[in-house]
Amino acid sequence: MMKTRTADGGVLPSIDCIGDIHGELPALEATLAELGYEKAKDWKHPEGRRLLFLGDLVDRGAHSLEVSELVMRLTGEGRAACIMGNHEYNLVAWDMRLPGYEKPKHSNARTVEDVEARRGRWNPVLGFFRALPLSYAFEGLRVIHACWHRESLEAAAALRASAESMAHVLAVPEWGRAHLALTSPFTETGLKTGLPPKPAPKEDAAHEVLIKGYEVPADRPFQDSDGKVRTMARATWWLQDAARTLVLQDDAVEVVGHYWNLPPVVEQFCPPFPSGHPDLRSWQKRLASSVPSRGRVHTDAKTVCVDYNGLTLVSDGIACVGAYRWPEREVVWATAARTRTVLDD
Ligand SMILES: [Mn+2]
Repeated sequence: MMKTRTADGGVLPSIDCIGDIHGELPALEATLAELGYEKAKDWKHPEGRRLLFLGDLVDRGAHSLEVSELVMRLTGEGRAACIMGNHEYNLVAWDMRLPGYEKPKHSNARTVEDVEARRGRWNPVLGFFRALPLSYAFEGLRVIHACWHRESLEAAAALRASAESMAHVLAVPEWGRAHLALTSPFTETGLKTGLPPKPAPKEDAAHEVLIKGYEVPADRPFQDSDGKVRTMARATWWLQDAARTLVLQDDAVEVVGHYWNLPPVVEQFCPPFPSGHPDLRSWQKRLASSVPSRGRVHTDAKTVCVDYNGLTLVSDGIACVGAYRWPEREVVWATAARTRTVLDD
């Protein structure tokens, strides 16, 4: 097995990148078990593998707090790392009452209720979320919640942390060797001042684009999941002209979440439509029944989306969590009973 070198010449540990969990603890546990982590041994892996969570731990499922506490604890123990998803971002922004985020969103209203009911347990979690970095880039492997958008990365370039500050962020010697990290928007002055000044800003701040994706004019006006007519759609950046919008100067594998993908069917490792696109739901429904309840598939794909909420959203009572194994270049997924019967998009 080829080993990956780190910035200082060390060897990157084997990593399992975990896609969007959205409060579905049983599906997360099923996937961890499928990856060889042992619940009876407090989720240790016999080969000492590390977990890298891609964000969106919270909202929708019934166990946002429990999932977050597990990830926070494993991260604190040096067995995992985590980057920020847009759902963590929204929750922290609401908790800080930042302009435009004073009220809960449709997507996090139930989580906000839970925060208010269980403040004592949520406060450390919110502190953990607030410090989450936006991305990590190792030799040959890069992770971010949504996309490496060229203009947004350039706008945030001043905030790129050095390998030294990575070591500080992760506080674990063998992990502290990434080439690059974008640090938390809530702890970096430059990004904080870039936060949108008004509700529903037309132009998102750079760091929001990196964790939410960017939008392009839609083929035709469409109704989103709230019934609102939209003329802009999230871009399927992995299908489009990379030179125009993306930073793809090397051959690193890019692993993302966020895009409501399905586990690989017909060798497809990113969805053909962006989340919010009117044809995405019918694509998910058409193929969901052909997805095995668990599986593993090798891929040499350069961009891999392991957000398998596309299956969760359309299947009857099933939740799915996906993973990308490095350096094996394998996607792995497992399913479990969904913890809520009614789902909000
Ligand atoms: Mn997301």
